[in-house]
Amino acid sequence: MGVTVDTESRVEAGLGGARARTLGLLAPIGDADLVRQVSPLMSPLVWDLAHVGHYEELWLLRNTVAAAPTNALFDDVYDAFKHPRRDRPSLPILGPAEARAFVAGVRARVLDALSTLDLEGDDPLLRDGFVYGMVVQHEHQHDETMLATIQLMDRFAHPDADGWRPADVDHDAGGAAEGMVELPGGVVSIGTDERAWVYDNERPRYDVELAPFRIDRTPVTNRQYRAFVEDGGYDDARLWTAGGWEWRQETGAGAPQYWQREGDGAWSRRRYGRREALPLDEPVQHLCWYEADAFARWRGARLPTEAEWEAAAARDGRPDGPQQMLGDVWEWTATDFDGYPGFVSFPYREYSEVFFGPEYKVLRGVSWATDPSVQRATFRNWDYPIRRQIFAGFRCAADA
Ligand code: AVJ
Ligand code: FE
Repeated sequence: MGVTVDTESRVEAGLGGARARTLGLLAPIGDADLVRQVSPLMSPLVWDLAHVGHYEELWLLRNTVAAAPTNALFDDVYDAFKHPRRDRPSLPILGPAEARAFVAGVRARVLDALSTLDLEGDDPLLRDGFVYGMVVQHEHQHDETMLATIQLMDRFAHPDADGWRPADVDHDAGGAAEGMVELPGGVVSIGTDERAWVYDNERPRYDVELAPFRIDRTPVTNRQYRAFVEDGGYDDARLWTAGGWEWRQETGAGAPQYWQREGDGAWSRRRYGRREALPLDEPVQHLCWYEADAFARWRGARLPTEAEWEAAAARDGRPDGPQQMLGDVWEWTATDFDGYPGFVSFPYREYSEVFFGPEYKVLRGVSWATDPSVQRATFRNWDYPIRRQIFAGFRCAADA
């Protein structure tokens, strides 16, 4: 199909890139570590791998060319809704070698089917390669989830982990890196009407009126967060919401996850199985929403709303604008996850819609662990406000 060759090669490159990343991440990990449950918050890595293949078979074979499922039982064991992560090790899941063979077999059939499909017709699932973009991004998001699992492994030092970190805040770029930039507010457009390669929760684009506000020029760094820790921030109940204080009491947390105070009073952190001096200019990560919110109050500030964050991202990198909005750490916002006005679920409710409501907070900005194909200012992530294992930090905002 000559006319679709651009979309087709984009799809092939996307699929190939995601798979190379997945297999590369898992290659150095032994079978025992692939099948064990590192944390009750996470799946065994081998579950993620086969789940990626099952999702691909469902969307790129069963729902496009009406192929039969490889194994009818997989609809149960690899459905993220049927079994919470903590129960997944006891499921009859594929072992590492079987899972690798399964995903490879699915992929071979997907590539065969690809050339028979019309990516420029009226079918909204296929048009411009939408469903392929969805599957590519799904695999990359699971790669990021697997990176969080690997970081939770206390003894395994992944050999490729050197660059697995957000970039240091650049104190030289554009003058004073610290401090806030002021934005004028007014009517701003949020979201997008793009259809291909964008999730339903980013649509439709809508206008919102913002009051003038200020927002941190850079993400909050380890150095800045250390000042909060050393000022007793974790022990000052006035800085925490009721839910946050409950979380603080239950967990006994006194510093960000992976931080440790050494005998000389300096802080270290564990990163991919190695302990290292806390890098002070790096954006802080592995914070839950409550930890971000408490810091903001300690500073006399607040978290930005999701709309403020997106309005600020439009000025990312300008001399007078904020920096490092995309690709360093997920940034917690003050906003609950919900559909935009006029939201229409597509192609299935379980990607976004079932999570709408006050239980989840929105994160923006993607992290160093997010593939560039998922990196865009409209992308929305969400999690419970108690979760710390994802690559989440934040920046503060204030009324102007
Ligand atoms: C967007 C990261 C919250 O991991 O639950 C993976 C992505 N959706 N498989 C998640 C996702 C289905 C999702 N997050
Ligand atoms: Fe998934």
